[in-house]
This record gives sequence, C-alpha cells and structure tokens, in this order.
Amino acid sequence: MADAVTQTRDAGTGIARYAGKPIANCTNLELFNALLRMVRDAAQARGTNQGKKRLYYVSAEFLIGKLLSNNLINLGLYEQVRAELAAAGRSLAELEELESEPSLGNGGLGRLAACFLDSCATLGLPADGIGLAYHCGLFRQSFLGNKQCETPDGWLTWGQESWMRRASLHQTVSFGDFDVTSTLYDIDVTGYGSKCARLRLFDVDSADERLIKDGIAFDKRRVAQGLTLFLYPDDSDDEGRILRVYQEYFMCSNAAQLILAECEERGSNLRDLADYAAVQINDTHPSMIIPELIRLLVQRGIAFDEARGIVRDVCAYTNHTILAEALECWPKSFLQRVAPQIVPIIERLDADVRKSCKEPFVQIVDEHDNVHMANMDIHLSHSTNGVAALHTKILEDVELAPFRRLYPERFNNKTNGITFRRWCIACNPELAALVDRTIGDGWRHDATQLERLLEHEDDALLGELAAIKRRNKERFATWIERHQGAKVDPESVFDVQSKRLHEYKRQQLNLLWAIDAYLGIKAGKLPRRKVTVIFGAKAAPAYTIAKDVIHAILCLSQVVAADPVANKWLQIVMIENYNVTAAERLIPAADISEQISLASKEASGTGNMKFMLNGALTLGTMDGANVEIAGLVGAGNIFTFGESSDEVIARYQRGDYDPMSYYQDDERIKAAVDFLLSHDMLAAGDGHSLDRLAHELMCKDWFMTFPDFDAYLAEKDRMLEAAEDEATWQSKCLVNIAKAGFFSSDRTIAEYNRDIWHLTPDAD
Ligand code: NBX
Repeated sequence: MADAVTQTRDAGTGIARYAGKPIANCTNLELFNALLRMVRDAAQARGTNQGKKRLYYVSAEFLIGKLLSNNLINLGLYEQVRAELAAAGRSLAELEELESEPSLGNGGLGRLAACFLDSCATLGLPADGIGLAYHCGLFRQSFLGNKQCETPDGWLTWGQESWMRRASLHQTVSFGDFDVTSTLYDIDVTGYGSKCARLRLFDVDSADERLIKDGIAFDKRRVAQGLTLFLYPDDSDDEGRILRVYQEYFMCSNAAQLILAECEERGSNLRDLADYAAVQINDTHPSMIIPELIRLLVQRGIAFDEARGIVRDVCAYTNHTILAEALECWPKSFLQRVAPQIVPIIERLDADVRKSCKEPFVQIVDEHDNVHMANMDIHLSHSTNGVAALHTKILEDVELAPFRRLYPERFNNKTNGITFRRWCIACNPELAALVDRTIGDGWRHDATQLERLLEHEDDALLGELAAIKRRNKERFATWIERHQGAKVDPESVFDVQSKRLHEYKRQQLNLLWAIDAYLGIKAGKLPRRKVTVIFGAKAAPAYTIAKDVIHAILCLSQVVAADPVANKWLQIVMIENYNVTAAERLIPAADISEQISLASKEASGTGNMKFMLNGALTLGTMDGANVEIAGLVGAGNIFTFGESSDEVIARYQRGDYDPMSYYQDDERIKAAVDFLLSHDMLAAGDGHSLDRLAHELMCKDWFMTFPDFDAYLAEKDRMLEAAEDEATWQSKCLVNIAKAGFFSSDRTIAEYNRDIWHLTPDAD
C-alpha cells in the first residue's frame, strides 16, 4: 500500500507528462484531460476494496457532482496539482469550470447514494453502486418569460475525455417484445485516503440521441432507442410510465445478472449467495431485482421456495418517503408487456402472502391488479429502513404499521448523512482549514471530533468564522453574477431554500413570506437589514403547481427588483439550473437554512445537514432530520416553528382542514394570496398560472401552508433580529458546526454495515 501511494504521488507530480508537453503550452482542455488521466491512474493504482462479500447499492440515481477536485482531494493530490498549475500561472479553478456535472440524479435520494459510495470507499467496504448511464439525465433548467424551460442536459457530449471506462461486460436483457444488449461503464469512486468503490452504469447499445426533438420531447414508444436517454421521462401519460418500467427492468435485470456472475466467480454456489452479496434497494425503482433474482436462481436449478429465501437474505430496502403518491405501483398489464417472465413470480409471491395474511393493506397485488413495489420489498427483504428517526417512527407506527406487526425485527432506522469531503473540505476549504488549525485534522476521519471546537470558542474564533462566511458570500456573489447575471449584496442576510420543488417542501410558504415582507416595506415597515432570499429548485416537467410556484417566485423577483424602495431591502433570486455545483457555491454562503416542510412529510432532508455543517442556522419545522438537529444543537441554536407531526397527522385523519377559513380570517394571509393576482404580478407573468396557484392555496392547500403561516412569520422575524447580534449569531453557528459530526455519512454507512450488510472492511 505504501508503495502504491508513493508511486501515485510520483506520477501526480507530472501534469506535463500526462499532457505530453509543458503546462504553459497547453490549453485548459488539454490540462483538464491530462488531470483526468492522472486521477484515473492514481485511482487504479489504489485499486478497489475487495472482500468475499460485496455490497451492491442499486439506485436509479447517483447525483455524484463534478469529480475532478473531489478526486484530487481524496487521492491526496490536490495541493500539489494546485501548486504545480499555479507555478505555471494556471488555475485549477478554471479547469474545474470545464468539467460538466454528470446529470445522473434529481434530488436527495440520488445525492445520498453518491455520499454513500464515498463513505463505503473511505471505510474500506467492498461496494459497487449499480445504475443507468443516462445520456441526458435530468433536464437542464432555464428561465424564459419567468417560467421554467427544460432542455436536454447533454453532459456526455462535451468533447473531453470521460471518467467513465467501458467495462468488458456485455449482457442481454429480454423484454416481452424484444431483446436488447447492454454495455457497462465504470466510474472509480475514490475514498478519502483509501481504495476505491465503483459506480457501475449500464447503457443500452441501441440508444439513439437523435430521437430527441424539441426540448426534452421524444417518441416514448421507441423503447430501444429511448431507454437510457433521460432520468424519469415524463410520466404524465401511459407511454411515459411504461418507459419507466422498461428502464427499471433494464436496470434490475442487468444488476441481477452481474451480481450472480460475480458472486459465482468469487466462489459462491448461489445457495450461499448471502455470504457474497448484499443488495440495497434504494427506494422502489430497483424493486424488480427481487423477482429477477428469483427467476435467475430458479433458472439455475434452485427450487422456488429456496430461491425466495436466498433473495430475502440478500436484499434490504430503504424507504425515502411517506407520500402515498410517491410509492410506486405498476399495473400488472405493464409488467406483462415489459417483463412477462417475472409476472408469474410476482403472482406466486403474492399468493404466498395471501396464504399467511389476509390484511388487504399488505398484499403485493391489489384488487385492481396493481403491483405495489414497496410491499414486495418489505415481504421479500430482511430489512426495511427509514432515513431519519421521526420518519422511521411514522413508518412503524402509522404508514407501515401492519407490516411492522408482521415483521417487527425487520424495521430499523438509519438516519441519513453527508460526506464531509465534498460538503466541507472541497466546498468550504477555508472553514476546513480553520477547523484543522483549531482542533487538528482528526475530524476528517472522525467527524465527531468537531465537538472539540466548542472548547476553543472565543472572540477570535467567532471572528474568523464571520470573516469566512463573508468571503463565501462574496464568492457566491461573483459566481451568480457570472452564472446568470444576478447581482447580490454580500452585506445582506442570505436566506436560502434549495431543494427540489414540491408542495410538501413548501417553497410557497417562503414565497408568501416574501410577499408579506414586500407589502410591509411598501407600508413603511423596513427590515433591520436587507434580506436576499435565494431559491434553487427544479420542478418535475409535468408537475403543474410546482411550476406555478417557480413562476410566482420569478414574477415576484421581477416586481421587487423594479421597485426603487423595496429593492434596497429585499431581493429574490432563483438560481437557474440548481445542481450539485451550484449547491457547492451556495451552501457555504448561506446564513439561514430554510427547512420548512410540512411536519411528517420530509423523510429526512440532507440539505439541512449541509447547511448546518457550513455554519448556517436552521429555520425549520420539527420534521425529518430537523428533529435530530434540534436535539443535538439545543433549542437556543435552531429556530423552529409550526404544527408537530402528530398534529398534522391528526388533521389529515380528521379531514377537516379548510384553507378558505384561514384566508378569510387572517388578513396577512389574504393580502399575500391576493397579491399573486395583483396588477404588478399579472404584468410580470401569466394570469392562468398565478390564478391556478392562488386557487390551489385557497381551496386545497393539501400541504397546509396556512396553519403554519403566522408561526413562520414570527419565527423568521425573531431569527432576522438574532442575525443582527453578530457575536451571538456566530456562537450559534459554531455549535451547529460542532454538532454536525453525527451527520457524517461515514456514521450512517457504519450503521448500515453493522446492522444490515455485515461486510468486512478491506484492511490493506
Ligand atoms: O430522499 C428524498 C427525501 O425526500 C428526503 O427527505 C431524503 O433526505 C432523501 C434521502 O433519503 N427522496 C427523494 O429524493 N425522492 C425522489 O427523488 C424520488 C424520485 C422519483 C420517485 C420517487 C422519489 N418516483
């Protein structure tokens, strides 16, 4: 190992050698490609974590972010590469700009998968992520006429060398009506000072990007050509939904074939598969791996009942939501068309369940012949976990209570985490250096050591924290101006809500606050300091109300900016095409972290952890991991408001929520909602969209924005007042940074391994 590291270091000193000419004579693209090759060699020299038993983390998404800097940091090459480039008058930052971000995920679930691979690699666990090589991934978002536009994100066609390496594996997947062949691509996932994990992505050989017409539209009936073009093709019609089932089965069949072949190669006789493989099913998109594995085992001569037991011992399922509409449920007729070979298996699994349990809620196939993927996962795996303490408790006591009664020992919690390599060391190097100077660098491998920061609290440390925040805000200001021409004031409070656009996350609550603040300024009630409200969010292309919220935010942004008084005190910015790269700029610059989901609905959240680690304070409901953050930092160091999850669940059960009565009885709510249809807003935007949103809030408000409105306003006001006492504020930030250690994904992964996977770390 020591030799490998030395060799790696030696190789790393030669950018020019990789470029084939002196640095000074290279274009930035040539330097980028040289670094890419250097990193790939260094990663290969380290090798991948090995062991008899291997984790296969199967996921439709891996939101990995740009790789160059992160890999350089993890391989210990960052400083010398930076210095070598600087000596030749070149900048690593400029090269980073050339890299396009892999568009392989959409939200928290995909980013979690990426953090988990980083931690598996770092902890020495033999692990692979398995997913799909989407050509255009999630759409690229732009704003036109204050609306979201979607275009393909052709991240793979960028004329540079790629992190993806074509593996020699080729497999065939049989659908009901035709066969396809697939090719496997590998991306090395470097660990921090360790060997690597791998991200293994399947593509279909018949994929054809020429199918894409007009924006992100394409003929979804051309399955073989369109299969891997996009992550989550529009599923507002049956053609789109069937295409998703094709995608999922393609992923699952490839994964199952690969796993069995590899395990046999490592010595498994397949009856002992659980000694060789742990399969983690990331939400329900990979659920068909269960019947597919059973099918392949039966094909290899194992009796059905035994195959079912083997698969149960191998598979574990992670649930990421309690929203009923997000739990996948496919008509059996779709499966019959896509993969008829697994339908009899699913029917037999369903029949088994029916024999032992009559409860309709837990059946795999319901009376309308819909297959409930999560139900299949729970019956056919040995572990079902939620992703934060509150979420797991709601699953156990409410949403999945009948399953819990059947299988109490299978339920467990694994509170999410984030990798501190990307979310502090890489994105906030000044903060990381300050921590090193203050408590040493042991926290980089054992994040709980961050608590020691509290022993060093004094004016000097708090002053340094404030100065770092200020510089990060300036850096963000420079970036957003370059990115989309927006000018923001680093003197102002940066109040940030960045996450996928969804009604349950309640960006509309923040929007109503901003309208209320604007109306207040117009009426002469000035804030203590300018507030810059920053949103980052993509809306699913077919999610109309989510797009209406984006439209209203963009219209309001224009209205406020055009007002010569208000624009001195309030600014609303929506980041175009929010992604990991934008998050890396934004999060270190935030003062306020908005985590305002309707209590009980956000399974965990992971942005909340990233903001905390970067010294922002949370304004949040007692939901998801916010509850655990509050417990760790104490009531004085977080700003919470709103109804509790118990109250919300009771409200839903009573079914008597009436938004109209709030609208009529609360003047501020009425004024804010009415403003959506004001002359100024209508002049900035589309009356239909604004009207639809106002109507939705007044007449439905399914995620109960109004009952929390007053409490939100009051707590945000208290928070903005607190922000004016710099020393006390920074002291609260310090507590948040110090207590963030629990949320390292190294802790999460160690728990998965202890309780579910039982892998042996590669000790070399
Ligand atoms: O998973 C997210 C949850 O909403 C977060 O609370 C949680 O922190 C995170 C990681 O556990 N879920 C998520 O991102 N889901 C999806 O993006 C999704 C996409 C497609 C679909 C269902 C869910 N059909």
